[in-house]
Amino acid sequence: MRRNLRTLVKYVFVSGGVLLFLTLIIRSFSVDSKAQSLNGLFGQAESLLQHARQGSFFNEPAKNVHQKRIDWHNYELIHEEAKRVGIGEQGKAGHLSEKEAEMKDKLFKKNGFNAVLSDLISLNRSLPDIRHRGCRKKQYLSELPTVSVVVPFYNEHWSTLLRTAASVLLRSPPELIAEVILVDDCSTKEFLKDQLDQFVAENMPKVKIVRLPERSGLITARLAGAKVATADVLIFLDSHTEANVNWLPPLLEPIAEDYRTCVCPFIDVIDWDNFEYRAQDEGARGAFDWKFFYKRLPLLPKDLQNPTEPFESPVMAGGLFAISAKFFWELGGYDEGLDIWGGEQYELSFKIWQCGGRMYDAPCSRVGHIYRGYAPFGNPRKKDFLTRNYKRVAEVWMDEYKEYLYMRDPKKYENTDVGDISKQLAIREKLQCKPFKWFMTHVAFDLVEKYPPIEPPDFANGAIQSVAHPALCVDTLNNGEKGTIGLYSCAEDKKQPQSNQFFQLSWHRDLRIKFGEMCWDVSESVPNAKILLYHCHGGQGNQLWRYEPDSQMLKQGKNNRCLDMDPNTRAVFVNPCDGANPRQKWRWGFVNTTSIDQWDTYGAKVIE
Ligand SMILES: *[C@@H]1O[C@H](CO)[C@@H](O)[C@H](O)[C@H]1NC(C)=O
Ligand SMILES: CC(=O)N[C@H]1CO[C@H](CO)[C@@H](O)[C@@H]1O
Ligand SMILES: [Mn+2]
Repeated sequence: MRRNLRTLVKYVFVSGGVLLFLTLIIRSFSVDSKAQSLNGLFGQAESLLQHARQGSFFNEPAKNVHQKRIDWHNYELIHEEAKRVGIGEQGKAGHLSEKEAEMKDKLFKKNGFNAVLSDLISLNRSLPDIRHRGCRKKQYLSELPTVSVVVPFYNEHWSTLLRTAASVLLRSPPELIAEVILVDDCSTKEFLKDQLDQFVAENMPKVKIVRLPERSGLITARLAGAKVATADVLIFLDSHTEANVNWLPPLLEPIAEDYRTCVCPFIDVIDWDNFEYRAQDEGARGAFDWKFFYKRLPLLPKDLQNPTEPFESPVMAGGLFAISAKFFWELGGYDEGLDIWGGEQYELSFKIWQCGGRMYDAPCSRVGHIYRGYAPFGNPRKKDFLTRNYKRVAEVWMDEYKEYLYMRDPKKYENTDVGDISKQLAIREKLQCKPFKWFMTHVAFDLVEKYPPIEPPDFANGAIQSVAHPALCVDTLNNGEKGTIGLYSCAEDKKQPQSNQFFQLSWHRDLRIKFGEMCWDVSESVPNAKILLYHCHGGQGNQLWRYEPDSQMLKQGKNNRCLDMDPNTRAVFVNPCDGANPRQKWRWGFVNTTSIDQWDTYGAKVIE
């Protein structure tokens, strides 16, 4: 008890210190009139708002008639940033001292990232310029539309939320930023109320806060922000992001050229544990599979030849994008019937493309995002809102292709009531939007090859029952990614067991959770090698499995290793195959002997 109190006092002291420190920095900003480049961060709202043309960019007179392009980089800021040293500066990994580490776990559980470390890193920390080299020389149209940045948040941590706003204000040309709108989805953390209001009022005049009266979810919160936004372009960001150097002009130029455009930045990774800022990859086109998991398709040859040019992407990842307010509202915004989160990225992407718009990823615009190491917020609804969202999107936009989605889980979709979708159908009718088939053949033309709408039948599926101990079946034990699998009392119906025990030896030659997206993955070759759940990569290797009906053995990889078990610990693992060991024998709920007999020719190509 005393110990806890002491840690708490220490924590309050540390965070109070950080706050005081920041306040001082902020003070010193506003008095330094020479620091032009820094004025954007906490500058006077009024004078800057005069620059904001209040959403008039797409009206007459026509802009950019001479197609004049300028260098939008803020070299003064770049120069200042290069000199910065300290924890987390230059996007480097930070580390906690032993004392600070004491607080770490508690805040980790609340946030899913290292919030203690975040508090020690400056709100205006410097980031590495990891753009393609060609981006440094790129010029953009001299007349660009103004921006309202909308940041929904629910119980976000203090410093990650404020760093999101600070990075936007610091690294954007001030005349382009009309406002940053933080939308509070009815958070319960005390510091997100008065303390936040006060901090923002005193230090960030361009930041506005909108409060939702009840927890409504990400989609409603984004809509609420968009409704009060005043600028030409809406940019949506997650509440734990950091905008990088010259991020704004590449997002805005394609929109300036045609308002029916949506542009996504490249999303970089901010490490949830040490806050290191690094690239995710050098781009891919957004897509989905038929369980509506977000997937990616390779860049096209013409995209690879122009690594600094925006390229067409079939669907957005979801959280980070720019779109003209005019187009967003012509499309009816998001479907208001979508609840909490999920499916909205598909809804918006489909309607952008099908209703005459276009969507790009801009390689020269980069924004870092903290991918949480752990999901701290539970389901705010008692019902399955995700399936309902998916079904709404499918019913309105996907025409005959919706059946491919439903086919993946027929009972669930059948029992889901979509509610009233007449408003969405009316928008589709009014805008004369194209059929989904057009989207699939012109925009996502290479999707079906990688993610076939009709999956070739499984080699085997259902429960996997131990022959030596028939009461026991393999079970996910409700574990998620990176969790282990184990054994549990078998379901009654081995052909249609509950989802925990429903596996498939798929045509990809991997072992999947039937209604999930996780695969059995073995990365070690020691005795009793662990089997962990990982996202299915479809590339065989450590996810390659094969069943032999005659020996009843489940073989992993190519080195004659087999699924094995221990009835006492109810563990499963992989050991060298031993045909005389009954613990290595398994029975499936269903085995397709025809396809197993054609192992070499049926299903995904065997990777050598
Ligand atoms: C078994 O696999 C074959 C392909 O080898 C397929 O034609 C057949 O439909 C499958 N049977 C079942 C019941 O899935
Ligand atoms: C642009 C910039 O780097 N401004 C300030 C950010 O905050 C640090 C302290 O954390 C100041 O030293 C910088 O001048
Ligand atoms: Mn996020």
